[in-house]
Amino acid sequence: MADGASGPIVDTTASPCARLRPLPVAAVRPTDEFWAPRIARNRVATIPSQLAQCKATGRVDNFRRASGKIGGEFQGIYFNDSDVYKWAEAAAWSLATYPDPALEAELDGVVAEIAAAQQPDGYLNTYFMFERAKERFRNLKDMHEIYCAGHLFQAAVAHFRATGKRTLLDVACRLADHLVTQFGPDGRIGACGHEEAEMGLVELFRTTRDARYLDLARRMIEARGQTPAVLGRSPYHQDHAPFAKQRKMTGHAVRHLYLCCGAADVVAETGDAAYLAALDALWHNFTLRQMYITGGAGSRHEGEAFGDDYELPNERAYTETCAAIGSVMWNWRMLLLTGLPQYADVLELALYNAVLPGLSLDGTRYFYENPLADRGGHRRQEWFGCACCPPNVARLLASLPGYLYSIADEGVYVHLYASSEAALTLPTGDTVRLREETDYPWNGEITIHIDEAPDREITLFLRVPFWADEAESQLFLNGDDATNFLTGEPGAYRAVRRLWRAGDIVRLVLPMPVECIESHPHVTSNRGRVALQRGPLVYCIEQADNPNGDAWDLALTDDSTFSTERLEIAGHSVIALRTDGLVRNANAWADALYAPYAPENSEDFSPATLTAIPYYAWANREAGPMQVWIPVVSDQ
Ligand code: FUB
Ligand code: ZN
Repeated sequence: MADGASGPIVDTTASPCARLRPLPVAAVRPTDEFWAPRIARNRVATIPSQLAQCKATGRVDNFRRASGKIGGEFQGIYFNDSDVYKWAEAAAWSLATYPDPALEAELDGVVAEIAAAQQPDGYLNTYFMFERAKERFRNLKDMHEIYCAGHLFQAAVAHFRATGKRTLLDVACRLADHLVTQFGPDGRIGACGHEEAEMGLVELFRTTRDARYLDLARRMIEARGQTPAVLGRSPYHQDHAPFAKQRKMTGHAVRHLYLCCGAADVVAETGDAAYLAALDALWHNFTLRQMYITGGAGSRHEGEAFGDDYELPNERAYTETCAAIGSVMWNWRMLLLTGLPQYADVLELALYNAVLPGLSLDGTRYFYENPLADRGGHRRQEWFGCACCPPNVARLLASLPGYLYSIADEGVYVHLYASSEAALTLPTGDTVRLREETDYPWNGEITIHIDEAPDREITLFLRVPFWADEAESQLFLNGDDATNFLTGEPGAYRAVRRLWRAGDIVRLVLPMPVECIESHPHVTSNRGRVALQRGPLVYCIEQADNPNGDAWDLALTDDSTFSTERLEIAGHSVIALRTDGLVRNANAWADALYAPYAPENSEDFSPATLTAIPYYAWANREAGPMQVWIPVVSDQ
């Protein structure tokens, strides 16, 4: 196991207003059958294939062109630099947990190309070179220059925290210094049409303690919604109102979610109450009006945007993989800020059900959009011209160990359950070592072995997720019932405070019945339908498991009961749900599109077994219809 010398993703260790401190990514080693193989596949399949794509598509050569090593034209989309930076961040986090000399050498090579492309004044963007140099910072709204810089900042911080090397960090600081001259107190008011740099700058501040970077992040957030308008007053760019006055998730989804990440980072450093109030209102608007049951965000194809409240179509769901990652990042920051479990709940929901579907089970193909119903035409691709999603997934998976636990003065928080080993140093300097064993997300039994604990009382904070039935959940300490700790508000962290001894064993039992979930009646596409959820996983029915008829003709009855069984999907074991359901009689509608209304009932259907699989696993076999929201037919 790595010695925990690396840094964390999002370092609130010294943030005066954050409740929790994250752990170094290397301090936690997943040993489970769910995440550990995915993280390993990320290292051996996803990250190498993405570098090959970045090389084959000219993304790396753009840096070589900028440094004068090769000639030719800039290749691809003007923000292609960001894909190389995201790849570098993924590679860096992967090195934090798995030393890999070959990957480290590849990363060093890419870092050298990036460094060589930097201009003497610190400027770095390979699109705005040579004949385009005169266009630098002329079109902040559209051209993603500062967005690319933000991804460089995040990559550089990850590289430094994971390897201790300053090579990329020095490049990032020179570029950040250049941005300070342009947009700092002695420059002009400006911000990028695509947020990202705000959170990168705060992390750069946390790494260097250079307060100009934090100030610049705040200035860029403040630039929105000002008069005269910096970004055309457009809601698409979140320029319709000052951030502190924003109350509704609006416009391009990834942008708004990244803006919230940056604002949460600023709150952690400054305690800004107006930003916090905006974040709270935006989070409630998102989770109560605009979030898919999967945790997915951004329902509109047009503008890759949030829609109106309750506008959550299924076949036309956009739910970009990057937006789900933005939600994970935002909720992680809110969790660190507050220690409140609702943020871990949404993070977990999005992680399993909105980020994971973005990646094929073999780790080599990607979804950009994630519809919740499909006729079989939507398939994952090896890469995209606009390839924002693939390296975003890679960097998240590479850093995933860092999301499992946090620490606070009182003790240890357990956020995401997974078999793992963790070596923690509390803010007091005390060491805690623990081992977790669980078959989560398939089973809600979690055993935590305390292998080392300080000689004073500390608290173990356990998350009882929102889906867990409070009355049925149980806690055991060294075999004795300690369920009285599980009282209080549903979905809260349960605090177990005591003088722990090496050898102590905590067992948390979270029953995982299948839940049929309905949605608010204003979500018109889900009327008369339910979605199936078991534990943190949302399910779907896919044609490959349902030979009884078109998967869109399958229905549940209102007294459906479910059994579970293991199923192999493309070599991956999942728990599937089975139930006696119905299939619409083939001749029920013939060729008609419309017909006089007659209440639908079970006579229009025949009995059929339904099999549902975790939504993240769909589209890994032969193509066919799929749906998450399943009609319910009354037996009356
Ligand atoms: O514009 C950069 C990225 O590409 C966005 O975040 C995605 O939505 C895609 O448009
Ligand atoms: Zn994307």
